[in-house]
Order: sequence, then structure tokens, then C-alpha cells
Amino acid sequence: MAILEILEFPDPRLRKRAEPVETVDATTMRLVDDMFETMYAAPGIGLAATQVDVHRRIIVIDLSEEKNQPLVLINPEVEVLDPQAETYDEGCLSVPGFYETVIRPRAIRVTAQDRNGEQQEFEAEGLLAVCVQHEIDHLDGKLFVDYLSTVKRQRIRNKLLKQQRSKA
Ligand code: GNR
Ligand code: NI
Repeated sequence: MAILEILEFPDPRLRKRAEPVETVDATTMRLVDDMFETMYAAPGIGLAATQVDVHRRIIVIDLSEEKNQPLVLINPEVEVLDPQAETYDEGCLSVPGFYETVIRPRAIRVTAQDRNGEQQEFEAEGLLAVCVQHEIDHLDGKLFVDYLSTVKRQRIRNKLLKQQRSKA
């Protein structure tokens, strides 16, 4: 297993649209394992392949305190069950240190393949619904800062660029 580098906003590679996974093979499984290790180490509750510069439709999530409820979503599809807006203070491993309120539909149905390539389906609300929508946005090249005002987004961008320059 390996901890992978997480791309940070405004890296243009975060804007690529991920391609579907054709077959869930050994390469996919190794990537899923590395994504879990990377997410747990960060620590975070979700990670999309896009964030580690792999542009395939793969997401890992674990909302549990004990880090023992791994959820793998391959080629996920979402249907809105309840469009009523719900707000949540979102953060992102690709936008480190910033938390902002984002509005999303409150309840969704998720269809995806699991790590064995089996089709799974479940309904989600609360934090799980937030997280799944946040991760699918990554696969479509979208970040939570895109829901903020231009002024806020630019301010975050400039602060992160400054941090990244001082690290490099
Ligand atoms: O670890 C994460 N926490 C989080 C908190 C509120 C809303 C969304 C998230 S996802 C984030 C990890 C991440 O960046 N996934 O893409
Ligand atoms: Ni994120």
C-alpha cells in the first residue's frame, strides 16, 4: 500500500473529468487500497480518484469514528430523492484549511459498483449524502469552492497559492 499525493486547488488537474471504469481489476483494487490509506492518513472521510491524479470514476468513503466502515463507489450515479436544500459546512483535502457552507439536495439514491464490481444501491441523507455528492463533483472536475462567490473563491485561491509557493 502507499500514501498518494493529494492535488490542491487551483491545480488544473482537479478540473479533469474522470472516465468510467471498464472492468474492476487488480489495478483498480490496488488503487482503492492506496486511496483508503491516503484518506485515513490525511485524515478525511472521503476521497475521489481525481484528487490523486487518477482520472477514473472511483470514490472511497468512511464516515465511521473507528475507520472500519469502508465504502467503495465505482462508476457512481446519483438520483435526487428530495431536492429540499440542506446546508453543510464543507471542507476538502484539496482545499486544506478552508470550510464554507454549501447547499445541496438533502436526500439521494446512489447506484454504484463495489470493490468486487458488484452493483449496489442505497439511499443517503445527512453527512453521507453530502459526502457522496462532494466526491462525485470531484469526478466531474468540480470543487466545493465553485459554489461560493467569486470573491471568496479568489481569496481562497490566493491564500493556497501563497502557501504552496512557500512549501515548494
Ligand atoms: O474529509 C472531508 N470532510 C468533509 C467534510 C464536509 C463535507 C465534505 C467532506 S469531504 C472531505 C474529504 C474530501 O476532500 N473529499 O473529496
Ligand atoms: Ni474534496
